[in-house]
Amino acid sequence: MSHIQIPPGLTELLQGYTVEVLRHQPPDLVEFAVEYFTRLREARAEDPDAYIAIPERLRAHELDSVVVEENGDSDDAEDEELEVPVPSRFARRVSVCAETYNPDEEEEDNDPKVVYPKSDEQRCRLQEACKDILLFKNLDPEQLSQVLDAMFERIVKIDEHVIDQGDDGDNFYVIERGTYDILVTKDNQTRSVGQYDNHGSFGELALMYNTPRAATIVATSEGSLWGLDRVTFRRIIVKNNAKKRKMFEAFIESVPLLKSLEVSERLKIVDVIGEKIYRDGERIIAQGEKADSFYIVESGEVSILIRSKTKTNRSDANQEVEIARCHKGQYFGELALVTNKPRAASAYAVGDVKCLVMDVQAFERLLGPCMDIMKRNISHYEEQLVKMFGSSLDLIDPGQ
Ligand code: 1OR
Ligand code: 1OR
Repeated sequence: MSHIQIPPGLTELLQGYTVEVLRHQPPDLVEFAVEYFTRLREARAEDPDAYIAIPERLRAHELDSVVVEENGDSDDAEDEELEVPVPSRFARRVSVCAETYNPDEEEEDNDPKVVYPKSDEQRCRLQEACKDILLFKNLDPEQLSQVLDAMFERIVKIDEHVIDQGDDGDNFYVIERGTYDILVTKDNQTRSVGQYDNHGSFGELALMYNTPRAATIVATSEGSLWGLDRVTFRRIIVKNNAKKRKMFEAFIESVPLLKSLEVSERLKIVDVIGEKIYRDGERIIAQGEKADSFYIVESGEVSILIRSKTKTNRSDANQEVEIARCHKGQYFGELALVTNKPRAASAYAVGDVKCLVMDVQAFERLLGPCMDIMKRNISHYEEQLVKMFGSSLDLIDPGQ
């Protein structure tokens, strides 16, 4: 009996298509196939390896959800009738939480790179969405390019749960647009603990620490996200965090504000901060703007200027007056985050400046123990303000 040869690549090709069908549940499979394979052909014209690369990236982070559905977690009976060829090395992963991070082991990881071919227009939007992502700040150009290659677009509908608290972590997400609620359930009570408004990122914690998802993220508008699969996240971002620890640990230890934290709490700060560099005269914060970051001066000097609108200073209404300078180890940008108000002053780089930057969610999650010190200092601003302008701008509510 003659053997029928399965052409190399056929299985991967059909697997890729099948997974996309399961994800999108298209009404017309033939139409969807035409679209899918046309896209694949276009991608291959740009990158001859795309033919292999697409199924690789699908395997890396999307077959997991197929495995879960096959195990009966899906309430759609039709799903169970579909036979999905799942490579056995992925079928074994039921819970990612059982794994621990072992950098040495992952060093040896020779898994193929995940690549999502993108049009020029997609690439532009992706770069724009990622330009302020703190976790990407310390990557070298090669690492960043691998991360961007591996990212895939996900459109979300209003009320869609992007992440559910308690689940295993699959992807990290960068927001391109849309608003999202952060919900935390504790003692059977769910409350909203924050929002994302058209920028930022989420979903890093479960991937970094191999813990269940710490919060639920729900879209409160239609939106668009860029996802990064867990394998690539760990291979590049988590590995890079070891380098960040070496670079910033000693400095973070020396920051007076953070002295009251436990060592492990300070290390968590290092994991999520990003370093930003500003040139002489560059504006770091603009008075009146909405706030989403907190800053610690790593090197150089930062000048804080205020435009006063108080009656005593009416003639100078549009002039900025320097009210403070921040030096190495000092922080700024906390006031708007604590008071939930617009920025009270502007901040400019004096000479070249390096700052460590933390987003508001990390600030709230990690700096709770330092809140008393910050509030005490804020009350000093008020005293200073009264001295300088003869009136209070009501920086902080007494009850806060
Ligand atoms: P994850 O992988 O655990 C949920 O999945 C994500 O929500 C989480 O990563 C963070 O990226 C994001 N506590 C925990 N996770 C948060 C929080 C948060 N905010 C955003 N995420 N807190 C809210 C701080 C404003 C503390 C709540 C007690
Ligand atoms: P932010 O988030 O409002 C501007 O952004 C930052 O400037 C602010 O947080 C503080 O971190 C920082 N009054 C208000 N903001 C100040 C002041 C200040 N000094 C530093 N910042 N005063 C100076 C007190 C020496 C009182 C003003 C007259």
